[in-house]
Amino acid sequence: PQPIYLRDYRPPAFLVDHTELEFDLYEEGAQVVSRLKLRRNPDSDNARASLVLDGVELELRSIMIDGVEVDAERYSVEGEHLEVRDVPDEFELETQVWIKPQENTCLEGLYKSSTMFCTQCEAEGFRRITYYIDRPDVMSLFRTTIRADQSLYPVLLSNGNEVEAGVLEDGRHFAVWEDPHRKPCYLFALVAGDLHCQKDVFVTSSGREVELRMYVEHRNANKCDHGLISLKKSMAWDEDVYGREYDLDVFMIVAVDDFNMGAMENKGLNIFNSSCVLAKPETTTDNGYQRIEAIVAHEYFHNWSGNRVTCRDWFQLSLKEGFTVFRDAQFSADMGSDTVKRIEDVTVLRTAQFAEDAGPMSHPVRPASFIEISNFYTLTVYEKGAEVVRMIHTLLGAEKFRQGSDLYFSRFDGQAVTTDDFVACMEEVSGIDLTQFKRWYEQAGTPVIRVTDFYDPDTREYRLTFRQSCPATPQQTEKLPFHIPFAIGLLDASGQDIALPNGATTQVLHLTEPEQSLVFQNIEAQPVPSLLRGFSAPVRLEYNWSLEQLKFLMSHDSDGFNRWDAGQKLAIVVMQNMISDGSRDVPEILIEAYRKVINDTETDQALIAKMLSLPTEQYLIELADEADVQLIHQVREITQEKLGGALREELKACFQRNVQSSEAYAVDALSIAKRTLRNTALQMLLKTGDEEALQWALDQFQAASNMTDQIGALAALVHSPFENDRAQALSSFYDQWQSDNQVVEQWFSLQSGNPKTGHLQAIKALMQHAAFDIRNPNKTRSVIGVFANQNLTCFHAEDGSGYEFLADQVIQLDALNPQIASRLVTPLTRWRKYSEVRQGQMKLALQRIKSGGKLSPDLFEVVSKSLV
Ligand code: DPP
Ligand code: ZN
Repeated sequence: PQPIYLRDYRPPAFLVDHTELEFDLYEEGAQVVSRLKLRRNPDSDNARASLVLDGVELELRSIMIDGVEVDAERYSVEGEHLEVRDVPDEFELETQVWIKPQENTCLEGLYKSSTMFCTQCEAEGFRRITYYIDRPDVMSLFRTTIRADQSLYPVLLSNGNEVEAGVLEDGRHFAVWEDPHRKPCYLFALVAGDLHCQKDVFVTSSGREVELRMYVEHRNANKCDHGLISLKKSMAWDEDVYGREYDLDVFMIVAVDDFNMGAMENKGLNIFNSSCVLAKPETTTDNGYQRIEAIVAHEYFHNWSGNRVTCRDWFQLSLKEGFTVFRDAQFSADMGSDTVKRIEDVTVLRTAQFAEDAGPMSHPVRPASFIEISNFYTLTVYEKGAEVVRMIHTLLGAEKFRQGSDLYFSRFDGQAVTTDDFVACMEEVSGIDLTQFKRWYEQAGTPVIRVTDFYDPDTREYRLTFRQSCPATPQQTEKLPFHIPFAIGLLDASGQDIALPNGATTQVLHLTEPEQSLVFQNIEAQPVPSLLRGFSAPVRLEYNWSLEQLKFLMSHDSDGFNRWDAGQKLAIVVMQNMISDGSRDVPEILIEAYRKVINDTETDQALIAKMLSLPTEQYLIELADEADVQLIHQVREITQEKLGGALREELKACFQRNVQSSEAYAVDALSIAKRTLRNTALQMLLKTGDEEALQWALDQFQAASNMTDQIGALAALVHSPFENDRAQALSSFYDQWQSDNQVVEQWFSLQSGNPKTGHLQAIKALMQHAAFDIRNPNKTRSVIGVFANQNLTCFHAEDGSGYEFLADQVIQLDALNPQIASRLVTPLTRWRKYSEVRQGQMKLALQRIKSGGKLSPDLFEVVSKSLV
C-alpha cells in the first residue's frame, strides 16, 4: 500500500447532484441499485477525465448511462475502482451491485449486527455499498428506498424524512427516505430491523417541533431514557451557546451491539455502539452515564460542526473532530464540574496522547500523509485537536470566539472546507494574527516548556524564564517555535493570589520565542508560581518544584486544576524517588497531604474524589525515560497500601460519611462525588486487608441498587487480598447479569485489567467463555484491549508471553476486522519505552505480524511504521 499526501489534493473531476439508492435486503445478500446524476466539476483541472468510482467487494451486475447499457470495452473494474471512459459532461449513471452484509466482519459498509442490518460509512465505508465517488468534498442529495421482509425488519430507516412507505408482495414492505440536505456519502446511513422505538419531542428556539426517536432491540427497551434526556440537553445547549438549531423534523438514534467506533453522526440518523448510549441505573455506572451524555452531545453537535460544514478531505479530519470534541467538553463542563472535566481530559491527553505524539505513529493534528485513514481517528486528531481549538478560544476570549464560529458556520454552510478556513474566520473577527499559531496544526510532537525563576529581594523583582522546544518526530526533525498561551498566577506566603499587572490574578502569557523572560515588579517576597493554570496548552511542563511548594499549592491554589495537579506531582515525585533509591517508605509529607484531602468536606467533593486517586501506572510509565513496569507497579501498590494503612480511620470516616441512605439513584454531581469517594475509600481500605471494610464491601455488593455501587464493591474485592470472596463475588455477579451485554463487558474488563484476575492463562480462559466473541469489538476490547493497555505487569511479563499473545490475536483479527486489529496492536508499538530485552521481544512480535502473510493496509501501516 502507498501513502497519499495532502499536497496532492485535487478537486474531484465529477460532482454528484443527486443520488438515488434502492436496497433489496435478503437473507443471502442485498441488491443495491444506484442512480447518480453526475456532471463535470467546473473547478476540476482535468476537463476530459474518465469517471472513476470507488468500490470494494461489490459484484457488479449492470451499468447504464442515461438508460443505455454501457459497452464492455468502455468500462473496467480494477482493484478498488470502476473506470468509465468517454462519458458526457452531464449524465445519469445507473449501477446494480450485489453485496453480502451477512459475511461482512469488518463492520464497514452495510453489515448485520445481531438481527438487524446497519451501516458504517465513515471514513471510506460507502464504497462497500455501491460504486461512488467516495470522498467528503462530493456532496449530494440522497433519496433512499429500502425493501425487506416485513416481519423480520418492520423498521426501515435512512437519513432525512420518510416520504413513502407501503406493503409489497411476499410479506415484504418498503420505505422511502429523502434527505433535503446535501451531504457526503460518509454521512449516509441505513437501518433495518425489529426494533423498539421510544419517542420524545424537542421544541427548537424558533418554535419548531422535532420528533426524537431512539431505536433499540426489544430487550433494551428500558435503557433509552438517559440517551433521550442527554439529547434534549445537547440540543438546548447548542442553541444557547452556539446559536445552532436543529434542521430536520426528526432526529433518530439507533443502538447496535457490533460497532467499531463509539458512535456515528449520520445526518438525522445517528448510529451508536450500544455501550455508548444504553443506560439504566442497575446496569450503568456513573462514568457510563457521563460518557453517554458526552457522546450523545458529541454526535449531535456534529450536525453543524461536521455535517452542515464538513471536511474537504480526510487530512482535515480535526476540522470537525477537534472542534466537536472541544464543543462536547464545554458542554460536559457546563453540565457538571468544570474542573473535574478538565482533569479528566488532561489525564487522557497526558497519558495517552503524549505517548502517541512520542511514538512511531506521531502525526500533526492535520496529518500530511497517510496510508489508511482509519488509522488517523486518533487522540492527536481528536483530543489534541480539541486543545488547539481551546487555545484559540483562550487567545480570542469567549465573545470573539463565538463571532468566529458564527462566521464559520454561515460562510461555509453546505461546503467542504479546511482547518485553514476555520482559523481564517477566527483571525478575521478578532484581528489576531494566527500565522504562527497554525504550527499547532502542522508540527507533530509535544512541546516542552522549561521554566526557571529568580526572586531578587533587593529589587523586589521576580523573573520567570521560559524555554520551549519540541522533540523530533518521524519526518519532522526540525521544529519551529509554537505560539503558546501560558496561564500563570503567583501565590504569596499566605496562599493568596497576588494581583498581576493585567489587574487580575491569572494572566495569559504569549510564548512565541525559543526563550522568553518576564519580570514582575514590586513583589514583596519570593512567591510560589502556579504555572500553566487550567492546563492552558498541551505541553510538557518542567519546573523544579520542591515537595513543600507542591503541598502548598495543593491546599491553596485558586485554580482547581492546578490544586489537583500539584497533588499528582507530589505523589509522582515521591514514587519516582522510591523507584530510584529503592526505599519503600512513603514520606510523611504525602500522608499528611492526603489526610488533609480526605478530611476536606468544604471543597467540591468531586474534586476531592479526583485528588484521592494516585497517578496511574500508565502515566508513570509515560514520564519515565526507560520504564520498569514491574517496579512501577510494585511502588504504586505499596504507596496505596501505606496510605490506606496510615489513613485507615480517616478513610473509614469518609466511607461512612458518604454512605447514602435509601434515596433514589440520581446522577447529579454531588451524588456522583459521594459514590466515588465512598468507593475509592473502600478500595483503599480493602487493599490493606481490613476485615471491617471487607464486610462493608460484601454488604454493599449484595444490597446495591445501582451499578456504580455494585461494581465499586466488586472492584474493591478484586483488588483486595481476599481471594475467596473475590472469586465468589465475580461468579455471582456473572450469574446475575449474564443476559446483559453491557454488564458482561464490564465484568470482562474488571478481570482482564489487573494481575490478580487477569494473568495470561485467565485471559485465555475468558476468551473461551461462552459470552466472548472475537467478532464483537466491545468484547475484544474488554478482554484483549484491557489486558494489553491496563494489566501492565502481565502484558509485559518477563518471558514475553504477553507480547506473543497479543501478536497472535492481532493476526487472527486482521482477517476479520482490520480497524480493530490495527488499534489493538498499539501497545506493541510503544517498545521504545522499555528495557532492551523487552524492546527485542516487542519488535520480534511486530516482525512476526509483519511477515505473517497478507496484511490489511491498516495493520501494515502501523506495524511497518513501528519497525522503522
Ligand atoms: N463517529 C465518530 C465521531 O463522532 C467519527 N466521526 O467521532
Ligand atoms: Zn466526532
